[in-house]
Amino acid sequence: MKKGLVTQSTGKWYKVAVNGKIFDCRLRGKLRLREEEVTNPVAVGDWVDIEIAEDGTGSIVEIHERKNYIPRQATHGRRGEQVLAANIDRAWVVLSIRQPRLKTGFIDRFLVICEAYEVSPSIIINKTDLANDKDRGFMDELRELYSKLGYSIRLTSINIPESLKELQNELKENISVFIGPSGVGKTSLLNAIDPDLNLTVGEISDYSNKGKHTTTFARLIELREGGYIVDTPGIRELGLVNIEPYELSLFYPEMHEYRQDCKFYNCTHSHEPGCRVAEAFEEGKIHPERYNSYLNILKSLEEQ
Ligand SMILES: Nc1nc2c(ncn2[C@@H]2O[C@H](COP(=O)(O)OP(=O)(O)OP(=O)(O)O)[C@@H](O)[C@H]2O)c(=O)[nH]1
Ligand SMILES: [Mg+2]
Ligand SMILES: [Zn+2]
Repeated sequence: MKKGLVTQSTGKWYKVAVNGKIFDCRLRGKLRLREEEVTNPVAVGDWVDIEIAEDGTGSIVEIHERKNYIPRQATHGRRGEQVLAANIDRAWVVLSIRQPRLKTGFIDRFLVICEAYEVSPSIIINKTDLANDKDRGFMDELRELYSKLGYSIRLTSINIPESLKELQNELKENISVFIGPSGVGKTSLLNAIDPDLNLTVGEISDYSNKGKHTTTFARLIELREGGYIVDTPGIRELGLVNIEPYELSLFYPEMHEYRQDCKFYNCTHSHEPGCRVAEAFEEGKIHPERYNSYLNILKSLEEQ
C-alpha cells in the first residue's frame, strides 16, 4: 500500500502521485458507495492510500482526513454535493470584467462557501485590458469593498505582465485553486505566470460570452517558481450546501457585530422586526451590493 496525492480526476479514473511517480487509479467499491451523497468521493488535493495491481494501475482504498474542502451543490439534477478541491491553502475565485461579464453574486457565493468550509478565499478580476472607463470605476469600487472586508483582490490581465507579479508571488509555497465561470481566463493566467506549462486555453471568440469549457477536468499543477495550483473546469453555478437560511449571515463578516443584537436569535435579516442588521444597512454600514447579494442567496436557500 502506498500513500499518494490525487492530481487529476476525470470521472472514473484518478491520477495519483506517489513520490513523483503517477499511477492511474480507480475507486475501490466501498468508496464508490459514497457517490450517493457526493458525486465525487475523491477530489484533486486528496491524500489517499492506493494498492497497485500487476498491470500497474491502482485502486484507491482509503481517503485520508481532509484539512478542508470546497463543495458546491451537485448539478444536472444530481443530489448531494460535488467537491471542487480538497486540502487547499488558498482559494481564488476568478472572474473577468468582460467576456464574460462579471457577476458580483458569484463572488459572494464563493466567499460564503469558503467562510463556511474554512478555506481562505481571495478574488481575481481578470481581463482588465478589456475594461472601459465605467468598468474601471466599477473595479475600483469592488477593490475597495472587498479589501475593506479583509479579502485580497487582484486585478489582472494576461496582456499586462506587471499585473501578474503579486499573484505570482502569492501562489508560491502553498496549494491554491482557481474556481470560476468558463472563459474568464483561469488557465490563461497559469500559462502567463509559467509559460513552460503550455496548457490548452479557449480560442478567442466573441460570438458568445458564455465560454466553452476548455478545461474539462480538475488538475493539480506544479508551478516553476514554486507552489501548486488546482486548475478547475469552468462552472456556471455555485449552489450552497448544508447551510440553513438563518446561518447565512455567519458567513458575512460585516454582519457579525450586528447580528447578535437582532431581536430573534434565528433572524434572517430580511423582514423581521427588531433586526439590527437591516438597520445597519439603512445606516449605510453594510454595502448595498453585499446586502442585496445576501438577500438573493437567502432566497435561493429558502427555496431549496
Ligand atoms: N483580453 C484578454 N483575454 C484573455 C485574458 N485572459 C484570458 N483571455 C482569453 O480568454 C479566453 C478563455 O481563456 P481560458 O484560459 O481558456 O479560460 P478558462 O477560465 O480556463 O475557461 P475554462 O477552462 O472553460 O473554464 C482565451 O481566448 C484567452 O486568450 C486577458 O487577461 N485579457
Ligand atoms: Mg481552463
Ligand atoms: Zn436581523
